[in-house]
Amino acid sequence: NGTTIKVTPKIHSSVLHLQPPMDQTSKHLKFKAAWPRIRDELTEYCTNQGIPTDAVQWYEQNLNYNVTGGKLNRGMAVVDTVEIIKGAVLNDEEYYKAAVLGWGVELLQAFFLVSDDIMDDTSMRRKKPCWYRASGVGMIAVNDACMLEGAIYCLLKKHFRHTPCYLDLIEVFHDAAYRTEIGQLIDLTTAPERHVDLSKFSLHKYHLIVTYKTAYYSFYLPVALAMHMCGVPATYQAEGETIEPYKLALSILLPLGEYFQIQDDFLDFSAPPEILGKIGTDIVNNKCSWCINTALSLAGPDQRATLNENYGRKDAAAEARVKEVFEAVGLREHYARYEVEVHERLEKTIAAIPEVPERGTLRREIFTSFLEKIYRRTL
Ligand code: DMA
Ligand code: MG
Ligand code: MG
Ligand code: MG
Repeated sequence: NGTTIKVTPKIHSSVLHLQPPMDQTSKHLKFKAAWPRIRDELTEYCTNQGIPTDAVQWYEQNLNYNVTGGKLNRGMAVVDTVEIIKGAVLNDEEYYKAAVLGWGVELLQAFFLVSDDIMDDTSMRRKKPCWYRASGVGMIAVNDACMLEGAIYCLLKKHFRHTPCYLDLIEVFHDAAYRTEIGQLIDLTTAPERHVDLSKFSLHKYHLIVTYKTAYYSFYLPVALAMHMCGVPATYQAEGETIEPYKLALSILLPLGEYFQIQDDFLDFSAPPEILGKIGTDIVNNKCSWCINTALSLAGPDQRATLNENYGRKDAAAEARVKEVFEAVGLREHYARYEVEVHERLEKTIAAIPEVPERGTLRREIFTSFLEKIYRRTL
């Protein structure tokens, strides 16, 4: 009689927590499936130039080791955003182009991480030794990092040279990369190895560091690339207002990126390395992190003295004393409150974005999907 019986399997709630919804998993798999073709395009380019086999094989190792194994949040954000702006399922050609841009962001990320781990003297990344610490690599990693960046422009030229958005795409990549490098410079010069001076730190300086070193390339870049690929114009009318969609996107994505780096800093202090896939180095490296800035704002005179004496020392006992103060001032509770508060604030900002039915314009969903993906993350 046409009645359909819905069978709802009983799944324990902890299982639901561990496994993302099906469509998220298949989206992830589809994005991952584009990688071997992109990697092969990059190595074939070298082979066609007559580069010796040993060098091409090294490059392939570099690509495999450093570009895969991450969460792929940034790369998938490009594809997701293109889909949301188009308001339709992408055909194979459109999907591959969006995936090239997404993997371009992952290549940029790989370039920064290989370099960052050398500068931060870190041992583990994505549950493996950092590339410069991998057997036989050493300082060749410096050139390898540069080649990961160069790969982006090789791919852009091949796939977008003849499209109207080519220049915009190049410009957005260059701008984001340069801002990140400026951010890394402020991060590193604020954390000199031999001179610990906590009075140089402030939440204002922190805001500047993280906006530059993380927010532009991790949050603005993927969305701006998708917008340019979809031909989103510089201005349009919505709800009686003139919208500048790139500026509007930036105004939401920079605070989102700051929230993401605050999570990164908190996890550096609090997360078990076997889950996080890396071992925290912020305390011993004298980093101007969210944790130390917040602890300083909460600490009494004795606790402040302990922080002054023990922060930024390459010594496990000193690091443990800093962590004790972090616990004593209630950093965990403070962080939990911050997460709830920032989530609420960002939700309100996103809800205020003017939307029009026309395709090729901004959608609130672009930003909510970002926010929900990172909210309360543990790795
Ligand atoms: C993150 O800084 C910024 C870049 C550009 C990699 P970080 O040193 O805190 O990153 P991680 O914790 O991943 O080493
Ligand atoms: Mg680092
Ligand atoms: Mg760093
Ligand atoms: Mg970190």
